[in-house]
Parts: sequence; structure tokens; C-alpha cells
Amino acid sequence: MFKDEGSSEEKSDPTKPYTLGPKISDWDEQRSNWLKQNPMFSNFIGPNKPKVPLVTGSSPKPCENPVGDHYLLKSIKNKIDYCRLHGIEVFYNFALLDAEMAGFWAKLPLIRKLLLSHPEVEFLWWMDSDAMFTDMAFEVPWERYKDHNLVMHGWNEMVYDEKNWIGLNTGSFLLRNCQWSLDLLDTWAPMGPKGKVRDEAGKVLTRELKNRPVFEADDQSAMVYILATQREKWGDKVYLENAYYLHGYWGILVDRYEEMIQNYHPGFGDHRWPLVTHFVGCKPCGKFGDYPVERCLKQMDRAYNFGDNQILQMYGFEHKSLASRKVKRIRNETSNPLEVMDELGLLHPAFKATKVASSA
Ligand SMILES: [Mn+2]
Repeated sequence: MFKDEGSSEEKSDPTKPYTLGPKISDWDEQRSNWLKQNPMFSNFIGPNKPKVPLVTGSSPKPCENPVGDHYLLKSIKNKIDYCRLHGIEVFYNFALLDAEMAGFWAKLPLIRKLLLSHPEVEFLWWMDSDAMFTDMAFEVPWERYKDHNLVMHGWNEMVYDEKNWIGLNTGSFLLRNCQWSLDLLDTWAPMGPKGKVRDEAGKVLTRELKNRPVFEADDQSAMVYILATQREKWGDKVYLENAYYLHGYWGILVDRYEEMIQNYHPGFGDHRWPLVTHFVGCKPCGKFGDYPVERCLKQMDRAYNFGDNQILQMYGFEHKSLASRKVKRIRNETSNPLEVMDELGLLHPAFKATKVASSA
């Protein structure tokens, strides 16, 4: 007999507040001791380049909409491409680690587990499966965040003054491996457990935050709420970035790709050529989203091809159009392949160079 895998098996004691795990309060010390004892595992891979794996994932179930699995494949292929170029490892999660934290909250137990298991990791970069890299040449300005522990796309005024639920976005963010981050996760998680807790917390968030629709508590609203109500505690170490698109809302970007190609080139990361295009409100894997599925899928194809052109160009190809899966040759083959310069320098980017001398 097989148990229905759709239902959740374990329910924790509802009288106790939810926790992500045993309380840890000396992580900075534990981690720095480990790094001292294991000098072959450095938390930096270059002078100003921290070790930052990218973490993403999707539900262990096949998509309700079968074509959704194809879009998940496109999305991970896109992330593998960006990460290969930038010397970033990818962790793809496919397991629900904590049944209570299903949905948008599933990233929290995963992130905590990875921080604690990998003291050599300096930052984790979380990215949703519905977000794609659209600027393959843009390197994150790591130096800018040396005094911060959490980096999200957002605006101080919208979060701290307006308490607007879209004042920041939690679909693509950087979190430093330190005690502060564990404390933040502990503060963030209690609104997550599904059922009564999440529903009740959703009412508080809708009441307290600007423009928030009525729905169960989500991780993004909870983060806005924490920062807006406890700015003294967390604000100093949070960097709300808007000089480039660490997250970029697809609605304002996808119709401008042709204009960007006309006027600019990859490497800016901002409105001229966005680092990330995030399909907020599109649920290609599920049945219902906030936007028509056809529009979402069409625009996801365009975003994918826009990013993929930068990969194909390195090898002398590009998509026939942003709407097309087909590719065309953009250079002739040559008998001196090493003399061909790739326009964007992505074949051998400086940010990927290592100092080890070759024997040739
Ligand atoms: Mn998303």
C-alpha cells in the first residue's frame, strides 16, 4: 500500500512556535574556527570575489501544466550558463525539506541547512525558478557589499517609509553566512508554517503593508514587515540595491529587449540591459497565475533567447529572432579559431581568470 504522497505526514506541536532547528548562537566562532582548521577551503575565490553558490530549485512533483517542466529546464540551463561564466557553483534543490514550509517558504530551511553545512561559503545567492539571467556579462559588484549581510533589489523609502509589500523582492537575493543571517532566518520563519499560522499571519501583513492583496503570508511581505518594524535591529546590514536589476520585474522589461539590442550591449545589468528578468506572478508549472499562461510562456521564451544569444555569440551563432528556437550563423568558420575575438569577452572573462601558470 502506498500512502498518498500529496498530504503532509508530520505536524509539529501547534502550541509551540515554529523553529527552523536547534538554536545556534555562536556560529561566527564555529565557522571561523572551521575556516582556520581547513585552509584549503577558502571563503574567497579571488581578491574581491567571495565564494557564492547559487541556490535554486523546484517542486519534486512534475508540473501540473506539462510544458512547465520544459520551462524549468530552460530556466536551469540559463542559470548554469551564467554561473559557468562567473565561476559560481549551482545547487538545485528538488526536495521539500520541511513539509510545513511548502511553497514560497521552502527556501528558508534549505538556506539554513546550506549555510550550516558549508562554512566555506561566504554568501548564498538564492534565485527563484521563475527568474532568468538576461545579462551574461554583468559581474555582481561584490566589493560594494563588504559591510552588508543581506542584499535584495529594493528601495529604502518603499520599505521603511511606505511599508509597501513590493518595496523589495525576495526572488533573487544574497545572504552572508554568519550569525546575523541565522538570527534573521529565525525571525523570518515563524509566519511560514502552512495552515492556520500562515493564514493568520497573512491577515496581519495585508493590514500592515501598503497595497498588499488578501492572501496567506508570503516570505517577501514578511521580510518587508520585519525590516519596517525592526529597522534598528536589521537595517544597518541590509543593502537594498537598485543600481542594477538583481531582480527585474518582467512586465517593464520584456517589451524593451529589441530597443536594448538597438542601443546597448550586455554588461550594464540595469535598465539598459537587465541582469535578471523575473517572471513574478507567472506560474508556468502550475495551473493558475496572475497573468495569462500564453503571455507568460511567450515572454519567458523571449527572455531565455535574449540571454542565450550572449552564450551562442561566443560560438558564432544567435537565435533567428527573440521568438525563435532556431539559430543562425553570425560568423564564418576560420582556420585560425583563436584569432576570433568574442565581442563580449565571455570566453575568457577576467573575473574567471586564475593565477596558476599553465605548462604549455
Ligand atoms: Mn518568483
